[in-house]
Amino acid sequence: MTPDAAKVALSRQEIELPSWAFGNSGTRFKVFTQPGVPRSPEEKIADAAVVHSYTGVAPSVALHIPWDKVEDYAALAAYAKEQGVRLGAINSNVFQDDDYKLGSVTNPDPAVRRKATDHLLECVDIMDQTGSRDLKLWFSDGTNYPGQDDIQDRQERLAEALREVYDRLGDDQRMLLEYKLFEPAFYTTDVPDWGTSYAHCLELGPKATVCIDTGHHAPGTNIEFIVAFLLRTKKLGAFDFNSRFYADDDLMVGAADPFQLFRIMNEIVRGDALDPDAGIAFMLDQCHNIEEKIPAIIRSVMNVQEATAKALLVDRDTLRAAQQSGDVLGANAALMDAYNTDVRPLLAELRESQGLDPDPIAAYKRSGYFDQISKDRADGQQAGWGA
Ligand code: LRH
Ligand code: MN
Ligand code: MN
Repeated sequence: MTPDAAKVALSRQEIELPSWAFGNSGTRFKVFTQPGVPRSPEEKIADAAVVHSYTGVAPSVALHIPWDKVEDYAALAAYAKEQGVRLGAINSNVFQDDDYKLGSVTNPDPAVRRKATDHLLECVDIMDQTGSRDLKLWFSDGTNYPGQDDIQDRQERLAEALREVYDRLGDDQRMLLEYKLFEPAFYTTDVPDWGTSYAHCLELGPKATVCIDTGHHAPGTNIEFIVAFLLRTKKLGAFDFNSRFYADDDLMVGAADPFQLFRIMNEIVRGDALDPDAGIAFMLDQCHNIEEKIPAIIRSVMNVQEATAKALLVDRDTLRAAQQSGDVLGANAALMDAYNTDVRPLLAELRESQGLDPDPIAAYKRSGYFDQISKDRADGQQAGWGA
């Protein structure tokens, strides 16, 4: 694709921000608090709108319930609109209640399963009020010891709960089923991998699709293969982008392995799935424990843009010709030429043509927003992961 055509595609790109990335978060050892952290869902949305105002490609914010619980979700959606963004996916939370010690929707106790499924249904009610399209499900369910519970029964219970929630979805609503290899369960996890998620989604129907969280795999997993497979079967619904050195590190996307991010975006471009009309949600799912949060999120958005720009610049004709003629080195070179292109000038030009500052982080730093929120939010309880 030519640089001009790439700019058109990039100008249509959308990246969704997670409300929880703006709040305090940490490892299980320590949460380091920062000045200026939001005290409410509204303040998280205001910060997300700031990221959008400097990048131009982050027009929606995902909520996590109950972390972002409010009385009036329609009013929250209206507030987001006033700020220049919209509310995106509704993330359910069935992993932080004492009742879920032995699982949520797969718990052996039917009363606990009822409570968990009711929460998922409540999330669909919220979607009706916010106008959100996507319900994102992640289950921490699993077991720690062989024999602890019946693995097959747990799959059955999972399928039953998913069916009930699926049947409650409106015509324009979807379910995104996220998987994760391990943690907090260490022996079995009830949705450990894309195959399990895919199989459940297939059984449910067209409104159920897989969410790939890039930090949720075994080391060395070829994530772009998963992308390619799910694109072919129309079962790729979303990404939770972040990067990892070890496991579910939730570091900034593109920080640990920008080449992997490029390879993922290359499959997206190859599959014509970048445009918002293709229906894939590109979301961040990150925590910023030691770095300043808003610039870290701006950096993450820029990292996704850079990987996307490189993927768009792949000379598809040259690549295909090399592939077809069995030119292994030529095909690899066609891909690497694009990866090794410095796309920062192209993105700076794009931003300027959109009336944005070519350097979003510098512009944010100059804006004085951080000093302002540090003063304005000096009192009150700061929102955090789980707060
Ligand atoms: C689980 C997960 C899931 C949660 C989020 C906070 O590890 O990736 O997406 O909703 O973290
Ligand atoms: Mn996730
Ligand atoms: Mn995770």
